[in-house]
Amino acid sequence: MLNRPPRVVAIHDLSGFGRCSLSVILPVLSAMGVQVCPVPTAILSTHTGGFGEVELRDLTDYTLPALDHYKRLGLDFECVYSGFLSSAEQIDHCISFIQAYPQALAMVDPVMGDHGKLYRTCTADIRRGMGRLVSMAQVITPNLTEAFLLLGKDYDHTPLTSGAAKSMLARLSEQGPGRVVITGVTLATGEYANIGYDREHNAYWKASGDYVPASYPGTGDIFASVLTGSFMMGDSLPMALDRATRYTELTIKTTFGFSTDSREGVMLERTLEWLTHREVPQRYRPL
Ligand code: PXL
Repeated sequence: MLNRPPRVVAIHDLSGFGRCSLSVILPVLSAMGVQVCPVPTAILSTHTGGFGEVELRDLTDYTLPALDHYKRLGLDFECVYSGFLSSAEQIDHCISFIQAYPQALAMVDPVMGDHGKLYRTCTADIRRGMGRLVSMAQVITPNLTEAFLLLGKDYDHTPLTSGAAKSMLARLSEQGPGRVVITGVTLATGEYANIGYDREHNAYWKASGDYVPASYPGTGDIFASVLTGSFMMGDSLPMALDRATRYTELTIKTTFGFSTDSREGVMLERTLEWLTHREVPQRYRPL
């Protein structure tokens, strides 16, 4: 039994404006009672989604020395959680973290793109290397664009039958991770859902939400962070899937009502309190 909060090492970028990556990962996990130790992969003035020329400082030479320091200190982590990477070398650095903490949950958000397009920082080398990182993960959380990239298929956003959705999840799981979650899927039933597969129980799940006609950066980071926090709280995959879906939906809807510039991201300052209530999620369904 731990006599301290669970501890997650979070290997993501720090974007100063626009509410994504570490700017949202830290508050979300803290609100869930989880300690976050950030290892920034890069520092950016804003995210790359629409603010023009971004100031970016790559921190590739920082990751491994930070790991060495943590090893010297004898620090333990219950989870290694990676996301946006600014160089292909950082793939190997994330793998080094995963190998250094074999007892920790290896959670990989394979951040590469969205809406059928690669982020402009995602080089061919990062894209190629992401498969290796995914093969080391226990949990992955691609969006639909990233799921197709990992499967080596062209992006296709036609609604998925339940059979096709299950097959995508199972094929991603064959790449290594025992738990796979794909976000932002339109199902043939008309539902807008996040879907998941738990290989140990051969169980497929969905958590659907209302579609909101706006798109905000950072919502994938918020979703994956709530999922991570839920696993740290001991939730099952469907509970974690539902908790992450509910919180992301609540935050998007809250923001949509303020009609803000979508580039500024979502107003989690208004909703973080919801996470502290630790509601028991119950709106998940079999896929
Ligand atoms: O939320 C994903 C993300 C993370 N980090 C940076 C980004 C984005 C998406 O645009 O630009 C820097």
